[in-house]
Amino acid sequence: MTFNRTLLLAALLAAPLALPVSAEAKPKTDRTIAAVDTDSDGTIDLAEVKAAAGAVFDKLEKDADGTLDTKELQGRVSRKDMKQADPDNDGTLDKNEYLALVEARFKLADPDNDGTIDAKELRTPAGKALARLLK
Ligand SMILES: [Ca+2]
Ligand SMILES: [Ca+2]
Ligand SMILES: [Ca+2]
Repeated sequence: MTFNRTLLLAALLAAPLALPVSAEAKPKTDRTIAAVDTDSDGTIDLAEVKAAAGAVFDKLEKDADGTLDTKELQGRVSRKDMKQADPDNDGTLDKNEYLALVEARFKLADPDNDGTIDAKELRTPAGKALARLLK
């Protein structure tokens, strides 16, 4: 599933490059920013990211037990990342653990450390890993 998702992402990201430049063609990352960028300054900051991630957590948390298991996470967090993201080691992420993971990925996706993630930063592997937690 992760593999297919990666292929799909790669195809979606590569597609606009093959097309003539058009003001209408918005890369996927720009749409992610538009969805998360509540103050419309063109970049996403940690508060915006956490608000979006909190909404995603609530949406994914279908059995209302307050945690997300790997099934509910639907490939957003790999087994390896799960170990780091789950310090109490109960095999699920509660909202605090999910938001802590989001914050960790945000920092990795912001190499210039200006506290915001722009479209270019969101297109990096670290940016894409963050974006996976926001939708
Ligand atoms: Ca913003
Ligand atoms: Ca946990
Ligand atoms: Ca930045």
